[in-house]
Amino acid sequence: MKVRSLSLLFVHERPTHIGIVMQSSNGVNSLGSNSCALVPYICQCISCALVPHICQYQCVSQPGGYACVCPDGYQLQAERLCEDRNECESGRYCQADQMCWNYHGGYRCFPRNPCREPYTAIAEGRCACRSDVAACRGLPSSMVYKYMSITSGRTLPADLFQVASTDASSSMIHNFNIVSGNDRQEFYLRSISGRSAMLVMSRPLQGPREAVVDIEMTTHNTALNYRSSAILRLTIIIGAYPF
Ligand SMILES: [Ca+2]
Repeated sequence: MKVRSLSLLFVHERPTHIGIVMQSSNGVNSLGSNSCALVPYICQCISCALVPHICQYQCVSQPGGYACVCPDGYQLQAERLCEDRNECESGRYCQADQMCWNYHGGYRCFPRNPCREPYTAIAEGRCACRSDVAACRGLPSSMVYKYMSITSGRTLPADLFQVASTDASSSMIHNFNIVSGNDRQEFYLRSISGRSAMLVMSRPLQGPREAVVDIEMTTHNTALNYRSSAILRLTIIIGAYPF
């Protein structure tokens, strides 16, 4: 039996309002819960109370105005937006035999070699079971490990991941199925062509959480009359926020 492998293709504001406050007798202007430093004739003061949605995550009132803050794992961008901090860029969080995977709000370290007996590594995140090994009989000939990150609150349905066979031979018939990790019926597969399919998210996934989905590709070689299968194990990390 030949070893077949999966080829994987991985196929994200609010208005600012200005409050105008006139000069007061003590030289400090006030509006709502905030106060403004005096400017010659008028003071422009943006208050959290006046514009509660000015910050993407959270607004904190301060003397003279406000400040936007972001949750752990995010950094402030353009004074009011939050963007994920990519911990993996520094290259100092994971061990040499691990792979760093950045996601919205954090990071993970995954083993570079996730293969378990009787599978052996043939590439990073890709494992094969040899047909001449007795323990491999009845098992998928290959397992591919992939990781992806999404935010909470995505519009549905949402295309997540495309899986395709590298073999375009007309004698090959491919079928794709979700074989585990879909107990809550949150995903389905949409056929794209005879040799590829798209994993689609059909129900909202609220983070922080992790979903591990196994997609099986079975291949029937009609010319040589043999069948094989391969598994894509996709780990989806869902961030806690919609950003
Ligand atoms: Ca991150």
